[in-house]
Amino acid sequence: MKFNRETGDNIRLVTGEDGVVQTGVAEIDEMMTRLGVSKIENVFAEGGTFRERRREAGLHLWYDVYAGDTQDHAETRAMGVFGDLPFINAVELIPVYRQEQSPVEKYINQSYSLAPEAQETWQAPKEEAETPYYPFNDPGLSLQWHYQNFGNKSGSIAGADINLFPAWEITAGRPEVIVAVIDGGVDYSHPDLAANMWVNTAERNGTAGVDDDGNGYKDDVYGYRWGGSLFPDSGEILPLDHGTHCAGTIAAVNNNGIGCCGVAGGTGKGDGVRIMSCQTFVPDNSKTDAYGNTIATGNTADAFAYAADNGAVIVSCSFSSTSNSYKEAIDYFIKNAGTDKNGKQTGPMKGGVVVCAAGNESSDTKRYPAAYEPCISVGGIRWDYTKASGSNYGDWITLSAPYGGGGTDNAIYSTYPTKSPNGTPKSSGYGYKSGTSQACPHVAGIAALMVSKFGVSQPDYVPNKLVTRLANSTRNIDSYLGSYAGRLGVGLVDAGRAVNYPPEMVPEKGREIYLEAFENVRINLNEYFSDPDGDALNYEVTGGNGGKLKVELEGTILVLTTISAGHSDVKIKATDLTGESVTATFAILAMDPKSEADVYPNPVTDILQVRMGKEVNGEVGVQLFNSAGVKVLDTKITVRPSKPGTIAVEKLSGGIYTLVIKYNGKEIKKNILKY
Ligand SMILES: [Ca+2]
Ligand SMILES: [Ca+2]
Ligand SMILES: [Ca+2]
Ligand SMILES: [Ca+2]
Repeated sequence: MKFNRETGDNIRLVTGEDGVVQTGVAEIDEMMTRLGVSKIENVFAEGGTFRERRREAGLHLWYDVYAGDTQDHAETRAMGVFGDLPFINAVELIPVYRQEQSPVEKYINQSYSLAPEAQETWQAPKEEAETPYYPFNDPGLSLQWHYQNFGNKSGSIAGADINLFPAWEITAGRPEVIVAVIDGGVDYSHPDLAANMWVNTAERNGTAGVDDDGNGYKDDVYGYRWGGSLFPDSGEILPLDHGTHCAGTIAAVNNNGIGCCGVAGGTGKGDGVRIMSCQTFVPDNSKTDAYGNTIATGNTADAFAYAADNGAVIVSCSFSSTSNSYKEAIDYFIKNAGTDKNGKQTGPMKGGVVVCAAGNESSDTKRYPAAYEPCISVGGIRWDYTKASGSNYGDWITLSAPYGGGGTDNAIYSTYPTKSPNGTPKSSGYGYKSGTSQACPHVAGIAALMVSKFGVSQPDYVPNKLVTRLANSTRNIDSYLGSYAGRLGVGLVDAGRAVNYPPEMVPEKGREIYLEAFENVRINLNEYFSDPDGDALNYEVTGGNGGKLKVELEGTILVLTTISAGHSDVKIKATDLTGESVTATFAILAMDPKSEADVYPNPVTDILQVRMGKEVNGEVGVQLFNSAGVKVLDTKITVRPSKPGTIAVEKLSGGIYTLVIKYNGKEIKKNILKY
């Protein structure tokens, strides 16, 4: 619950001789006794150097209160009672998060040798498989269909993926970009993760038990652990499957010849994005949750504040609950990420982006934080574009990403811990999981690629730009979704499009090309089109060949040969390496040098165009006479070498007219047929 400032600023928790913690506010203390409150504690740490910023945001006004009342609806009752107090501004449930690993599509932990799998029962539409190619040398990359799906595995469809390889030609990450994984602990010593871990160097080179960098957390070398009731809060990260798997999807080290790849894992030159492990799930051997996980939750709210204060600009949240709680912690992250304690931008983006798993209940009931408006809510698809059976759906889903499936090779392949939480070595190091938990880090990884490209060294890159572009670059897959069409967000994420600018027209170049008739002109289209990413462009040309003009393409050179004078439209499409394109129509105006004026089209229905020689540039008098010799029009038009003059004739009745063009003391006469 959150106190108002007047009260909250003055609360000092005091533990009495009887072990009871009191606030010093009589009404609260009475109420706590009546409701059997067993514990009250600050939600957020003070935050060391960030203390003032946290107080300004009001984080210090939040307290966790544990009611001893265990009767039905005890929480609702306590929320009502506290919520009615005048000095309480907000009451939220402490959410019980679960990791969004699918209940029905459970993972099998194994290394490269795959056991034969039961075939899928459904029939996927047949599409021709592409020839697989792999840009990096990691042996497991060929198992990661979710990055680039060549449709070469039974039941899969080419393209049902995040279209990652084209993105890697533009960027595979930047070490300035830090992604916080709020989850179980990440195996920071994993050979395929270690090089991409965020490292707090002051703590690594510092003294055990001392907060060497003054951020309010001791010994937080790779992140921090919020241990809940089972473990003390500590800098010691306990490696767990779920967090390690999600971290690998975001930034397993690429092109290092081992294991798998991460979406933003770099090119093998130390250039991957960095993973910060915010451990809020800890081992709990006393119980097993609905999904078979033996985990418990620690203080997730403070993890958001930690991530914001310590350099992360993206948070990946593969967990959910029904409680829309910790909104102010999320707001704090979104506002303050990437800035120092004074609000000055120090990171690659000014502000943060929160990416969340939508959950695996196969329901449209909102799950949080995914459904909290400022967050990106990620639903899940299978390798044939269909909705993953477990994925939640509804109008609160932002977009979707690969979730995995019911077997192993259609699941998501990533890193597993090389040791158990107590340090005992484990053999595998890699394995499969399925769930919106797996879809979420794909999107966090793409967001990290976008910050790598658009944010690093470029001021004014803000979360809104990222989120808008991310949504706009998705592919609409509604035709595959059946009754879920429109209920898995705006589309399937597409990394290639997300980091790629489409080609553009060169603005100062006109779209009209002047030709002397019967000449042969070669035009380099690279002077008319450009690509902001520097991609080589592919051209396609349509139109033109209508008898007046011969159009040929030789690489980037457009070869135009005029056959007769007149106007032809030629449509040119420029496509870059990700398939993004721009199309422009060029007006090719061919002038017969022996004729003083071209008048077309003839016959005409609405607009008559008048072209003259290169030397004519300005106003020209025109008159129209009908077949009876009556003048029906007398006006001036502007004729340019590159642009014909126009005469509106749609109101004239049909018949033969004589057009008289007066220029420079000369009169040119042409007969026109009006339909
Ligand atoms: Ca510290
Ligand atoms: Ca230390
Ligand atoms: Ca690797
Ligand atoms: Ca491009």
